[in-house]
Amino acid sequence: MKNKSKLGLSTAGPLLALLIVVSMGTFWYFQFDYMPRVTAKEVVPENIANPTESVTVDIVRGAFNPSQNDNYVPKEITIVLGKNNKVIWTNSDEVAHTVTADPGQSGAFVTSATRSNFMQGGDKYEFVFTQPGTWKYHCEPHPYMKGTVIVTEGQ
Ligand SMILES: [Cu+2]
Repeated sequence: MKNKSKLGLSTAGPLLALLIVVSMGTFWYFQFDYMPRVTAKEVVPENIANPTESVTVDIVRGAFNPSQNDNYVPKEITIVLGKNNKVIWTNSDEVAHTVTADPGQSGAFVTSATRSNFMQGGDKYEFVFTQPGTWKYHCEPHPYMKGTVIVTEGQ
C-alpha cells in the first residue's frame, strides 16, 4: 500500500510536466500559427484599395418607370484596378432604389450590395472593387433596372 502510493506520486510529476508542455504547445500553435492563417485578410495593394479616380453611375430621374429606358446611367461600365476601381452610385430619382448584386455571384460586392442596400433620393452608395471580374446587379423593387460592372486588371 505504501509502495503503491509512492509509485503514483513519482509518475504524477513527469505526467503533469508533459501535460503542461503539450497544452502550452497547443496554445502556441493556435495562437501564433493557426489563428493568424485562418483570420488573415486578403492583402489589397494600396493603389487598388484607394484608387485615384472613381466612376459614377447615376440613377436618373424617372428610373422607377418601367417604360423609361434610362435608369442606371451608364448601364454598363468597365473599370481598371488601381486606376478607377471605385464606383459611386447616386440616386437622382425621387423614390428609393437599390444596387443589389444578382444571385449566383460571389465576392465582396455580393456581401455589400444586398437586397436591402437602399438609397433614398439624393443618397449615394460607394464600392471599391478589388478583384477582376464581371458583376451584374439590379434594383430590388424595380427588377427591370439592370446594370453591369466589368473590372479589368491594370497593366
Ligand atoms: Cu429602383
